[in-house]
Amino acid sequence: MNNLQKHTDIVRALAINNGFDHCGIARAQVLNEDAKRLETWLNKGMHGSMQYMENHFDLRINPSKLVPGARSVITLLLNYYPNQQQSASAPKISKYAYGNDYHEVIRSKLKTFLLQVQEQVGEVHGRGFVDSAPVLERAWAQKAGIGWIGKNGNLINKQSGSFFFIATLIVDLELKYDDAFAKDYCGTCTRCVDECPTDAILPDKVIDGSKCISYFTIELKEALIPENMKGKFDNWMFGCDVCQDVCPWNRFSTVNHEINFTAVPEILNFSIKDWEALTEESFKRIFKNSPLKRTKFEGIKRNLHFIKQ
Ligand code: B12
Ligand code: SF4
Ligand code: SF4
Repeated sequence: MNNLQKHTDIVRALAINNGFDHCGIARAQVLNEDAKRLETWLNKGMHGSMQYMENHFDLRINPSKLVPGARSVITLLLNYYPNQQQSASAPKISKYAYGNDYHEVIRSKLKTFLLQVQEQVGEVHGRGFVDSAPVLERAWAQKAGIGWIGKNGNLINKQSGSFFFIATLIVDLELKYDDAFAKDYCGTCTRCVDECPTDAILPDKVIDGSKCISYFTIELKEALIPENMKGKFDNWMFGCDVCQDVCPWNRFSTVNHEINFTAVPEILNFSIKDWEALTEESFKRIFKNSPLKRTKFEGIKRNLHFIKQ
């Protein structure tokens, strides 16, 4: 067996050993087509107040600027579909936020993964990324053959749907590359477009981030949610899953195997009254490891007040 095949087999085996559900590999290259889409999106102000999306444009479209001599972009998916549901009276929280913060869970997996690649292959330079870095993660996942970008903007895997986090490992190691995912299985379906509560899903797989409930409830900092959104949130207090819940491909979702994603009981059971009675001290204690920390206590209270009106 030649080294290329051997190294690729090692990478794929280690991805599974570290608990990732899917692994795809793409050649590291400049993302010219995606750069155009990103530029248009930014020029139209679809990032709202997420100023970090304006930063590091050149890094975001070129993996060699993140890892000198980059040869391969390894995309890894981690399932977060939960085995429990929120009670009907609970203010809605996106499924990705039921358990511990995925950034920390995945960062630690990526670190181990890279160390093991180095142990088994030899000198390899690389960096692992999840969410917060200037990496177009969905675009890389599609290029690595893992799935297609749905009309709802999400990366959808034909076998298991879209309730997955995406992580990326950029390395200066040559590997065997997967073919990009060429098909699009949305067909004539328009469920996500029809059901999005704030009409944030535009034609051609473009999502107006500045109109998405996830943006208002998580990313919008120290500001009030605009009046024209009143009555549209359908009880979503943190994030929104509507465009994924209605997607027929998510009927194939299976329950995640990550112990760290076990749901915080309060997320499942707290009623509006319980949330209202919650003190900052208890918030910090209960949600110490949770993605809910991102909005801070004040953000949760703002969102709660907004959905109650
Ligand atoms: C900013 C951001 C947001 C913003 C803006 C959303 C958006 N659509 O851009 C807000 C806060 C609204 C948001 C919401 C959500 N997000 Co978000 N978000 C991001 C972040 C940090 C950057 C995304 C970005 O670059 N946007 C700019 C636009 C232009 O890029 P894009 O949407 O990725 O689209 C690219 C490709 O899809 C491609 N593309 C688009 N059309 C086409 C067409 C063809 C033919 C092809 C080939 C490619 C293609 O081109 C674009 C440019 O490369 C990524 C993490 C990351 N670093 O990538 C997570 C990320 C995209 N988010 C994620 C998640 C889970 C969500 C939510 C589901 C959370 C929730 N439940 O509330 C929602 C879903 C909303 C939606 N329908 O998109 C996951 C997506 C997982 C998946 N299976 O796709 C990511 C990857 C985080 C992660 N590491 O897991 N998010
Ligand atoms: S997450 Fe909710 S608000 Fe955002 S695009 Fe999807 S359905 Fe619309
Ligand atoms: S709901 Fe339908 S149109 Fe939307 S992403 Fe899923 S399959 Fe595609």
